[in-house]
Amino acid sequence: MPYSKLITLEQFIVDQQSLYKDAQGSLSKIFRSLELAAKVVNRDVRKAGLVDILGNHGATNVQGEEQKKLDVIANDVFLAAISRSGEVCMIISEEMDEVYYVEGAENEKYIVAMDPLDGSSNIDVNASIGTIFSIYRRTNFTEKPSVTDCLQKGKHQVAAGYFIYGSSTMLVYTTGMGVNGFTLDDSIQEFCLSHPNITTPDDGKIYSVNEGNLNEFPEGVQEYVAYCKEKDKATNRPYSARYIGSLIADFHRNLLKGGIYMYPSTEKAPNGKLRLMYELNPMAFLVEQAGGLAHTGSARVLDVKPTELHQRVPLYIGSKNMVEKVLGMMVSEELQEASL
Ligand code: P6P
Repeated sequence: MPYSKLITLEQFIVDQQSLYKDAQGSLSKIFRSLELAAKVVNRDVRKAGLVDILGNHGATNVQGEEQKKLDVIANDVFLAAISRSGEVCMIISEEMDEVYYVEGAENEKYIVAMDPLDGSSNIDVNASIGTIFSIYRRTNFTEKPSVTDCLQKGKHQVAAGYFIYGSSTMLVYTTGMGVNGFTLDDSIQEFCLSHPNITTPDDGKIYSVNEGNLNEFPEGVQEYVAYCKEKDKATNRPYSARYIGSLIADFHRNLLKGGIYMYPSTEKAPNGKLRLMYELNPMAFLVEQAGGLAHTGSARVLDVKPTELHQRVPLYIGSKNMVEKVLGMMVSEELQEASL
């Protein structure tokens, strides 16, 4: 594409801002800070094998997971950049037990929740990883910023997205007016519009789940996985199993091609493994804006009222008809059990 045709992220944000009559540019400043941080993390991810930032940082995060050095670096980089935007009063992160109150920003009106480096177990083996972010507007200005103001339902997000550090580095985000994808052109260090108006197919032929846990899944989910494997030409089955072990990578592929990602409850993870505030909610906002569905098995993800910062919730997300199919099997299973 000739450079004269390129639309940079900066230009796109300016154009989008002009669509909001009362926009003062606050959200744009937050996006610029996220973009800068992602370029720094991208640089570190690309050279991770060459400098001493691989391996375990030694600390463990609130999930009890070993923090890889790159996890900690990514958290610090995004924390500093978002704080410097001057628009954010609180930051939630998978890597921090408590809310981070931005110094001197008590009166600012935005809150950011993030997973600074999701899929970090893949860092050492060079599989795609990424940063997930979710932005809320503060609702209570009569009191000082507090955790309570962070625990908003996902349907109140003003923006959400992810940076994926894969074979190319991309940003995919929404502000509630559709989903757009930008690819980083390394030669000019600009994110350029490459995937305008992303929509996800209603049907797909890919299912993503850790089948190692199959016997622990709810009956209806086990039935759905068996359905995915059945031979039926008319419905393009058997589907293909694709599971990278990195939510962003599996979600991104399924978003573009069609498919379903599932992280059901298991015996060792009765509420699933993924976190509501900075994994489910941003991905659910994106997928619904692209025409897909995101469900916990008992509720629409975006309707769940958070009760704690690092709350885990089961997830079924992706192509509309595929999510509805597994939910239907889960409901009929529950009805059968109830009738016994
Ligand atoms: P499991 C990475 O740790 C992550 O949070 C997601 O990115 C990924 O999809 C999932 O966990 C993998 O979990 O239990 O299948 O290894």
